[in-house]
Amino acid sequence: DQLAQKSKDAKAADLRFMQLALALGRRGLGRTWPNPAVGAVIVKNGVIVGRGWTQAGGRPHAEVEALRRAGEAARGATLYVTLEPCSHFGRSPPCADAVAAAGLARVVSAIEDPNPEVAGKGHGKLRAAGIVVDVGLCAAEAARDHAGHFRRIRDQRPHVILKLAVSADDKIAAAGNKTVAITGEAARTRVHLLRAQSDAILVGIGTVRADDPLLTCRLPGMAARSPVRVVLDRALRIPGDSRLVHSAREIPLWMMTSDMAEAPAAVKLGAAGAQVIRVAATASPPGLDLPAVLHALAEKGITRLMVEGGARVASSFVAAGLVDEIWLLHGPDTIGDGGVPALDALPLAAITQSPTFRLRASEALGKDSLDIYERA
Ligand code: AOF
Ligand code: ZN
Repeated sequence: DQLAQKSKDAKAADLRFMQLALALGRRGLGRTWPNPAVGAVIVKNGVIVGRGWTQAGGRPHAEVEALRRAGEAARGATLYVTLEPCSHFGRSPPCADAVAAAGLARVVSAIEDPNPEVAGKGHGKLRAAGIVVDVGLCAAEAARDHAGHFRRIRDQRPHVILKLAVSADDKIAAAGNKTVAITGEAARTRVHLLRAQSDAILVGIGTVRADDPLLTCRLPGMAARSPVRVVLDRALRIPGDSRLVHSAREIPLWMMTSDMAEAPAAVKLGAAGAQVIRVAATASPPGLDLPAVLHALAEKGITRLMVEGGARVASSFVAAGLVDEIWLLHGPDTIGDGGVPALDALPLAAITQSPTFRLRASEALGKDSLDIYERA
């Protein structure tokens, strides 16, 4: 009986420390690309002796940070980590070797790393060093946090999060594509936080011309966490005096375009600090080949992409089956006749009633509400 209670307590402690590791890992979301945002906690005799998370740019890895802080205390301790420790010589030496060298007794790992360079070899190395390895605690949460890394490794594209803000009658703008406030302050803060946790944010040229957006994270103290701004602009019609172009030296601006774009326009944008990336175009409907766009972004290291407008871009991503997660914000007001439907020709039910997506969470944000859908 006492033994059963002891094992119950041990399980509860494992869960608590893994949840802490997950929370630490999430601190890196949006800034560790091309690497996943991993969290690590080192515990000895029930006391936390080291914490770490993947640093900006993807290095140092989480385990190395936690080991550095634990120092000698790591000997005989347990490591909780949200992704299999790496086993390969990449831009840094293998974490599995560092963990073994530090003399840890046990590793609790949330999930295997699908990176073919690792893929079980990290856990194998640890076991070969005589360390007890338990894999799978909080695997679903970890898979969600590492969705960008997993998608990029498995499908050579980023994890795509579509954000839509719709009125009570499912519109995103008034007649004549006129921009109106749909959601309030709490929703805005939530969206800016999502921007900070995304590697890149994508809009169509129509949105740039209509709204002249900046697409940065404007939460207090978080300006440095702005994502790379990506514009789909097959003929390079972006205005030279747009806010995106003006800020291209401070925050990266990647212009996705095709061979249709004329060289002088590309040179001008390059001189303004933007990067011009050419991909295949499609004739009907006229646009850029979305799988090619996503592939190019993944090649450049983007793992988490937020798609933020407008109706045409949103509907083409949905129609192409390239959306992994949807953040659907509902405002309280009605826009009425002539308003722009959220998904162009598609009904919103293409998301909310589709067997492809399931509602994961709902929350109230002031007078607005947020529904988060994920791939079923
Ligand atoms: C870990 N801990 O915190 C992260 C890992 O090029 P490198 O050396 O930085 O290795 C990148 C790969 O390491 C990356 O693709 C992923 O498989 C893994 N990321 N591994 O042990 C970490 N971020
Ligand atoms: Zn590593």
